[in-house]
Amino acid sequence: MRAEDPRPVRLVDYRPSDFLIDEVHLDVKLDPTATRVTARLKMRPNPEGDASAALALDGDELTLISAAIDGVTLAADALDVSPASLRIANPPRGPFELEIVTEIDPTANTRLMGLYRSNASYCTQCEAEGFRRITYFLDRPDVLATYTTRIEGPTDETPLLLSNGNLVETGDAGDGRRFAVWHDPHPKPSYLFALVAGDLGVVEDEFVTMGGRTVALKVFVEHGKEDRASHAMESIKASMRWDEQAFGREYDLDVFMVVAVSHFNMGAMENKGLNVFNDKYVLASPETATDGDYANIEAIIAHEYFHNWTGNRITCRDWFQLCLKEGLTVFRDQEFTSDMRSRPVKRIQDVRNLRALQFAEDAGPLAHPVRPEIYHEINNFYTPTVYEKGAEVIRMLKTWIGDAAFRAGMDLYFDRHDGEACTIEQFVACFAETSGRDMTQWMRWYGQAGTPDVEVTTSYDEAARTFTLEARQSTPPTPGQSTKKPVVIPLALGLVDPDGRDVDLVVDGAAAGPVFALQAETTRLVFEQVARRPIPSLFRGFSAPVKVTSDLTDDHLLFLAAYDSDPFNRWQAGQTVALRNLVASVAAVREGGEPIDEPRLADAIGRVFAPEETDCAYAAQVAALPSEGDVARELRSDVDPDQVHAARTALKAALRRRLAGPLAAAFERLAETGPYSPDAASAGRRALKFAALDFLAAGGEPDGVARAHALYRSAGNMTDRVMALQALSLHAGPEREDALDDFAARFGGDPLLMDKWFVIQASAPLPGTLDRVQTLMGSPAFDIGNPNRVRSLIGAFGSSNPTQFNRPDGAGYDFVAGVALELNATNPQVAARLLGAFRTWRALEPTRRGKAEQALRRIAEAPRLSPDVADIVRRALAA
Ligand code: B3K
Ligand code: ZN
Repeated sequence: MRAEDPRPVRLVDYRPSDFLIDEVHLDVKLDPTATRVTARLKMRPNPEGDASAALALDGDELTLISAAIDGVTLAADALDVSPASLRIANPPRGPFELEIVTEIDPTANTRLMGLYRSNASYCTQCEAEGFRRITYFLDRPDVLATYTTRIEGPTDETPLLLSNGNLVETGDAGDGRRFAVWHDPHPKPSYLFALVAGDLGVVEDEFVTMGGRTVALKVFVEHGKEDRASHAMESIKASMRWDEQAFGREYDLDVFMVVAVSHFNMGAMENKGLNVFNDKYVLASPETATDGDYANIEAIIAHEYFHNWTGNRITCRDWFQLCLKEGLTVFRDQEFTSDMRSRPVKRIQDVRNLRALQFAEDAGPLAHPVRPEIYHEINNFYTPTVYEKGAEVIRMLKTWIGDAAFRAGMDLYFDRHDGEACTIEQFVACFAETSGRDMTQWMRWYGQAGTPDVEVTTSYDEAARTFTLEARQSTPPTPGQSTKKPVVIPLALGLVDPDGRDVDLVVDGAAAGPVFALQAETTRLVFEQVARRPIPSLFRGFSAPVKVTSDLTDDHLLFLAAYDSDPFNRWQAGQTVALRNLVASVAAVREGGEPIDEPRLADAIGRVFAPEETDCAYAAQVAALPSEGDVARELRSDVDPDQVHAARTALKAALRRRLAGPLAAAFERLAETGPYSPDAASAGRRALKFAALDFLAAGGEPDGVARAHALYRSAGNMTDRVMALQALSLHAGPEREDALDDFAARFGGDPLLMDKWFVIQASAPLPGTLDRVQTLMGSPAFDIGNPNRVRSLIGAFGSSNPTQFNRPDGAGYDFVAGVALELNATNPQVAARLLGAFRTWRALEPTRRGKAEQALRRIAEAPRLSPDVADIVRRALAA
């Protein structure tokens, strides 16, 4: 009998498990198509569960060979078994040992969940529900056990046998096979289990913890790629040191391992002591990786490492609490990067990313709270809302209660809950205690979806020398939540006087701020002793994930762009002026007119290309105009991506005309001189050089295109090469094709580098792009079984090419829908991810909206939809 479909799952239905597993003893005999897994589970009834309950274990596409309790094989009639579950009606009511033998086929596992093969290696991915594809289990995060894992495989194919914890024993198993036994003393949920076996190269180092323990560090990569692993290794050491210094957290095993694999559904996975990584986020050398790759590797290594405390030592009670580990760990990796590189630049990048992905999600049909209350497929909730908005909520908490109470709250959380599976309530309670604040209203950040709008109006009373600021908050309806309540919004505020200096903030006769909590629908703040009308600098450092509208004029904003002491808001002020201009231009283009000129923007942007500018990374952020997606979101509805593209292209061309001299000078001044170094300052210079090049080549200007082509031809590192190629790729012509051919000829043998080539072509806003993408799917470098290839070609087309994905004839939608349907059968998680391209379809103008809906309906009506794909299309189409 098949188990009843467990979906949907609701937070309110949470019940503790009826049984607990204290120890797991796994014995895995590797075979390409018939791997034998014997699991001996030391179990007992949970005192908090139902004492008369049956034992119901989860499975997924499993074949049972045998089951025994306390050494006695269970007869067929004592079991109710299917590939998806194993039920024992009358298990012992005291401690017992359950032994289960299953057989699995790693080679046939194209879903890349559970045990699968990547090239010649074996590896696992168990989060969220992959362990049940290895053996029948209580596959839920609140069942914590210690694991002892014996792995056996052919010595020639799998000389390397890895699992979680510390290595206990290795030896010859006879018959040309060897074995290894690993023991992980830290109780953990099944989703953190990992096994890797194969023939890999290794780079080794060590780290001495603050407590004086020496930890062996190992990074495993394909043979021949060891020279590309040193940046990952340095990043591990930096992460370990930082977590000790910033949070007092020490590593807790004898060894920490990272393995790079080619086939991976996401970025990386924090399995205890054995992080498995997408090779894209491990391998780097100046010739093969861009500055962006170096930064991503550092950040993702850090993120997975930080999970050792926030996720592994303290895990989630159930999957609704996912942000407990993900939002918090993103916050921690953001802080790490801020300390390693530039804090303002990191903040700007994170906010750009938040707006592009999370604000877009929040404004569309897939909007959901940071802690969802219902899911049909948990893998679809590893979202920008859970991760990035989840991190913003932590950041706001710190801003609101202050650094000291925040740090004390973190310490309390680690002390109190180490070794437990927790809820958001337990986490927040720690901060209520250390800050003395009532957290009732705060909890709305976790339960209420949607991006709050904050409308600010100001007035100045010259006679009374008071400045009044009124803020109104409202959150728009989202699916399933028609009305919203006010949330606690920390407003970090500055009042800038006409000389560009911050005014002292005085409220009710006393020094106040700079953070004010907006808790009611309308908050009025009256500042006293203000001698001259100031310009308010609102939400400094982006102190809350909200959309702000204010009565600030463009003149006020341009003043802030030049003088605000807060670097984030200097950047933001310029962006707001540019965004207003772009929105006005779209309206003009729509009426058949010309884009609106804004000469003052050229002054603001021109400043950052001047020779005096020393913070190039920051300058590059100032120079980068709001994206087409930013403009589309600002329009909110009836979006025509061609008009948006036209407006933005026109603004770029206008800036080039005004700034041609300074741009060319900056481009030349920033040319690479010494050997490549990936450090933040050098990367910043390259970013600014690229910003100059992007303007110089705007509109296909021959001089700019020639410069890009020359840079491509002379590039001495991958960053210059990719930047030049990207600038060329926007403009049809012989230079573009020459560079693309050259890139393929040079790097055709390296799949990760061909991914860059795919992304660049798939993102080009040119009419032939869809044909090109379809042709490239047939090229030898493409492989639909590898998620990196799919994301680089089809994913980039769907999510980074507004004009071509949204072709008015609907061909872009049909194409992405078709690929998603193809992948639905083989890798549902990747298929569902691709459909993220449709997250804003309702905001389109009617013709495109109609075509997008048709494509979604075609998927919805297709037979045999996976839960992953069915869930996304159902929510995307729900009215
Ligand atoms: N925890 C993993 C993500 C697992 C995704 C499962 N669909 C990586 C991370 O967030 O660190
Ligand atoms: Zn994570």
